[in-house]
Amino acid sequence: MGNFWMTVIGLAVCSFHVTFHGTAEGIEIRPGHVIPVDKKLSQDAVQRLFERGQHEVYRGKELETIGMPVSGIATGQLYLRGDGTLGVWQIFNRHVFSGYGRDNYRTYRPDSPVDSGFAVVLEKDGKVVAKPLNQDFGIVEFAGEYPIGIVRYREKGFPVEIETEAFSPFIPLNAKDSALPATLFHVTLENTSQDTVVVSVLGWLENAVCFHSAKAVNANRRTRIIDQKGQTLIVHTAEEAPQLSRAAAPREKTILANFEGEDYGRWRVAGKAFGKAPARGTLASQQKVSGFQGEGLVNTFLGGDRPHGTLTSPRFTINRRFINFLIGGGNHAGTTCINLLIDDKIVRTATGKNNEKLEWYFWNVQEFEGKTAQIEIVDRFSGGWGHINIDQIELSDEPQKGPMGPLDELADYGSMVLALSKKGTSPRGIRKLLASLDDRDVEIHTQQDVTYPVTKRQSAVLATRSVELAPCDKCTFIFVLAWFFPNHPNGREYAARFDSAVEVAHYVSDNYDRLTGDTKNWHHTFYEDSTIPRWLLFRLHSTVCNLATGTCQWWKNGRFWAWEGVGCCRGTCTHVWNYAHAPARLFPELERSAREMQDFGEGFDPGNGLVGFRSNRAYAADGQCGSVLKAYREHQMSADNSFLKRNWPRIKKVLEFSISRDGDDDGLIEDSQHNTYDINFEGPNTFVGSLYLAALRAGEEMAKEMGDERFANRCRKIFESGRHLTVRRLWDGEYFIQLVDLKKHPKHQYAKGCLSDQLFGQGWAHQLGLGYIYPPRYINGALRSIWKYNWTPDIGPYNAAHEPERWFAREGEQGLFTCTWPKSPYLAAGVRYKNEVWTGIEYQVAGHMVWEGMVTEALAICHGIHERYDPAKHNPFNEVECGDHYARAMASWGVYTALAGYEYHGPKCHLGFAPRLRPENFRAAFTAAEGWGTFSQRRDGRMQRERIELRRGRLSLKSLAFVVPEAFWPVKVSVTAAGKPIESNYKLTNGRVEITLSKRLTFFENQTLDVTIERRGR
Ligand SMILES: [Ca+2]
Ligand SMILES: [Ca+2]
Ligand SMILES: [Ca+2]
Repeated sequence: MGNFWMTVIGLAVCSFHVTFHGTAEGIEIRPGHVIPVDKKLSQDAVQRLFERGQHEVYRGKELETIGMPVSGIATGQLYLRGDGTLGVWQIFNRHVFSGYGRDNYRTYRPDSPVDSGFAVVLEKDGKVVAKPLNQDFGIVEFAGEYPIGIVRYREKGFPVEIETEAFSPFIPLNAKDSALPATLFHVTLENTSQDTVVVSVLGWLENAVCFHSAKAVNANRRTRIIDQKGQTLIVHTAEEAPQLSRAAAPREKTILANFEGEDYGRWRVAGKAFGKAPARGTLASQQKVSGFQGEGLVNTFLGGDRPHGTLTSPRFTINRRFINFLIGGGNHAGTTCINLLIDDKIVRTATGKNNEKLEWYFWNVQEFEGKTAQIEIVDRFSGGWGHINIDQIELSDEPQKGPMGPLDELADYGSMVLALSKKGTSPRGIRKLLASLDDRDVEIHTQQDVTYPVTKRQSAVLATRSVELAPCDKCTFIFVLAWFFPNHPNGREYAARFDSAVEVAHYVSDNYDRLTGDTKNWHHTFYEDSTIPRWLLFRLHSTVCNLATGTCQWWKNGRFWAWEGVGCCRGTCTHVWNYAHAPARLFPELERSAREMQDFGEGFDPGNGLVGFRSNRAYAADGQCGSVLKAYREHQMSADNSFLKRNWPRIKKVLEFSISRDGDDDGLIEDSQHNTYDINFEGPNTFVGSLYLAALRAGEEMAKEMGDERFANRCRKIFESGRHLTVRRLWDGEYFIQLVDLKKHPKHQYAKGCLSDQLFGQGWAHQLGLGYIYPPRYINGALRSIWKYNWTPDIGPYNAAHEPERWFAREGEQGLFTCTWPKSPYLAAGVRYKNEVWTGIEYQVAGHMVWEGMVTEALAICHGIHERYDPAKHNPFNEVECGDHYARAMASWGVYTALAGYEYHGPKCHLGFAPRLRPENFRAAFTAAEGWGTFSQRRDGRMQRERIELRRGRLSLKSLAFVVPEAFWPVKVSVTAAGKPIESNYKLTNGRVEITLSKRLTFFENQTLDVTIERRGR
């Protein structure tokens, strides 16, 4: 142990000196550059970065921000909140853009719009107490690490401690079983008292089918509680409301307003938008208004969109089941709308659809029959479509055929299930328990088959049988929540496998051992079988949850598609996804579908090889190069070369498009380069340039594999020229700059600035085993400059001097700015987003630093993110940018693979590791094309031992590579597989030992490959 600490501290201190005192002597930093060279990292702080540490446990105020996704990949967004309750509930095919900067980088508790929960039930001395598992329990602790959430409850005097474990199956390389619209709950009760106790658990769930449309459909919700396959299930559905029977024949409808009069009658007018009387059709400079009845209507385009106003009806009694009306005009919730008010509270609202044509709409108001109400028409918007059109408001027992369409085609039509893995108790037993639950907003019932109006909120409950627990005894109850909402515009992959939430729940139960076992196996392999600091593992794996949020979709046709962040910026944007390595390493099948169905499919222009960066026909220079790099990565993550063979002609064409933008084959792209900063860079620069050179190298390698020597040579030639010219023209002595004429291009350039992304392509090249694209000393120097000039222990002073467009960090927090100008005047009109901090770029830079041995700096950058996303301030599972759960954050996996120095080429059966963190005793999980497992390396004395242990699937190997310390001359390399010696030979180049096995070996679960490398001497 003592020896080990010496090593860690030694490494850290060494790195310190080089960083802070070893560079840039004699180079002047501009006085206004308020980023300190001294990063204020104490030796203690550095030591803490490297400590393995403890499992994080959060409590108290920290619980409020936490929301860990517990839905399956691309099945919606459902949070396990810090107190173990469920939140967000965006499983109904609608994802709301969460805004950016100040909007989503704020401290808040995720909402919980659907009623659900669990309660522990204690029977004692003939009395029954049910205690809900939520924040009101005595002491609540959250100990989740994605993908498994854990919440613990205990209270003084309460004889039972409870632990809830919640997760959706998550199994690397098994995308389908990781994309189930289901969540598993293990509720474990432990008797911590001296007496025997009798306990059980209640679970309840609201019927939220038609969650969004409930107020505008004529339907009923139906709930059944059934016993099936030895389980008890709550099954929630919805159905068309039956036609009224003769006995309840529809009453005659009454017209509340038709706006045919000379004025608004008893309606009260305020403001200018409504004028003194109803409009007569289309107003001046308005597009044609149609769809209204008679001559008159409400039309607030009076004097254009600018005026505001309200029109309020007299009070009336709701005496029919529906309110029908015609609506058109602006689609601005709350500002161009019609509202129904009861007791001055808005109970229904509707807006237009940015269309002048009026269409029927209706509100289901059965629950309000007999109440007094008012209707209010509102125009509080002055921008485009800042007006509203309304006509023919009627009270009726029959809904007018609305714009919503048939019930079973609605986006939020489907089913929901809460299942108990065993048979529950009788309804009578539950009723007794319910009596002891606190007051509730949502009515809760135990009826076995009940139908009620869709507008009514109602939960159903089930209870486990009672169990007698002796002191220290434990028992676990298993619940499965499942949902099925197939009516996504592009369909849902899960709907191709299942027909209902009941089927999903049964699938989970039928495969319970495997799904649970594999998920826990991965969690254990990643978090427990590792020497990597626990906080870092938490951070790097947390962003993977973005796959299980509204950001990602998996369509019925098999295509993986994504926003940039939840609800915003469509089209699996090539340049944003340039950073995200996690999905490709964990679920390569998903990324291959994005390549084949988007980059080389819908987004591909066969005429010239352009990859439209949002699956359109628009060019982004960084995204175009990235499409080549991703193709090579997806090939490397394949078991054979069929992916490359199928796509090579198109991959080559994509690269040729970039070469055509280079223009003269000199390896520099000089023209206008649209990119991920939503601007265009002009002239040569290493942001796009390094991606281009890395793409040329990837192209060269793929061409060789395909036997296309000519193209391979062409790529190499352009690459060599570009590499040479870049160093000659763009190196400023400390970092790479952009060659641009600021007189010609005054806006959006960085010129002599220090761009954090300036070596993006080099980081990629390391990820793909492509080696150096610029000479190492320039790479090293530039990375150190990025650390020195762009990373700050407190973003406050710099952002006080230079306000960012959007805020993703606050005063007092650490961060890496996207771009600064340490040695030339600050460019106020320079690169967009220059004063912002993006976690995706931070991970990109940190990952690259790890490859170059700057481990301390890399860990400091990652820890800066970890502190910003401390649950005292922000949800640690939601790194935001433009929208929540931003895809770029999945760059974190690039840090993870770098720490292991992971290199892999599936079709070549090659696997290698060169741990950068504590190489004398390193262990970490890895993934390959068809299997995953754990890798470890130990150095002691004359021996270096490598072990690859497969945990799941299979792995074929023909060659291996490891790194030995300096002055370590191997004399003997031995390989054993599953305990048997394997013939091999090796060669040593610059400390790298490359081993070739005499034949290809295939390993299966729990088989082990051992390599010992023995050095000369004693
Ligand atoms: Ca009318
Ligand atoms: Ca207006
Ligand atoms: Ca050129």
